[in-house]
Amino acid sequence: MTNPTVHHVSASRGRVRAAYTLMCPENLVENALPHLTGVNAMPLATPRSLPARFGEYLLEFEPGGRSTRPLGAGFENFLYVLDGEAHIGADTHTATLTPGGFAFFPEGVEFSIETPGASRVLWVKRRYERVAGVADPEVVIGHVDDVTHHPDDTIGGTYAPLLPLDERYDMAMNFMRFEVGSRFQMVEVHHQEHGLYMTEGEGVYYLGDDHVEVSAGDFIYMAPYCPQSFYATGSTRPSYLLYKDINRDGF
Ligand code: UGY
Ligand code: MN
Repeated sequence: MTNPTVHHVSASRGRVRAAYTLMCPENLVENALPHLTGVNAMPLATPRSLPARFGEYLLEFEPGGRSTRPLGAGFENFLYVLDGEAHIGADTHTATLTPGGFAFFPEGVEFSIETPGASRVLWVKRRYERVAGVADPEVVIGHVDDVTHHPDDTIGGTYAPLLPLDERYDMAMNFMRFEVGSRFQMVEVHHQEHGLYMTEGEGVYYLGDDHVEVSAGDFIYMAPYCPQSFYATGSTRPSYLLYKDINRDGF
């Protein structure tokens, strides 16, 4: 006698804990946002994933998907193209971003986006924390292959800040790449929070009291003070794009 094929639906790598959330591609649910047409806009982190103070979305564009009016009012906004091609415009800036291309728009600079073909884009937004005596940040447009990748022994790989790290900026977007078989040399515990999107490869993430297997397409929200370290597994170099709040103390 043969068993019929059964698809169990109560087991998943996705999980929600006090100090972190793991969302895997199979966990994501279609979602719409205003002024985006032909776009599946899936939240990965929002202030609903307490205590997150930023939003991160995976935007899946159909061919011709686009914004129908300028987006991002009241926030600073960061876009990173995972695949396909995206035309963006803001103020006097226009650019066509290919995979690895990114754009940052400070608060007050709204943006439009359109993709000729199917495309996937990460969108990070947060309220800017202005500080008296500190100038506002500026628009940044670039590509991950054109920025400096700094060796970092404490993580066993390289980190590449996509945005300037000076005090005008209250958010960092760092591209981190790891050697095969490497691991962090410490367990980090810090007051900043993270939004981590795995772009390539696989590994084991230590988060609080848990070890979780992660791979390309996974997203981890890490709350402030979440203990964290990473072991690279698999036969290719893993990498991830990491949001981190910087240069402010969170009061
Ligand atoms: O910069 C960082 O906090 C980074 N090393 N953390 C991480 O990758 N989990
Ligand atoms: Mn960290």
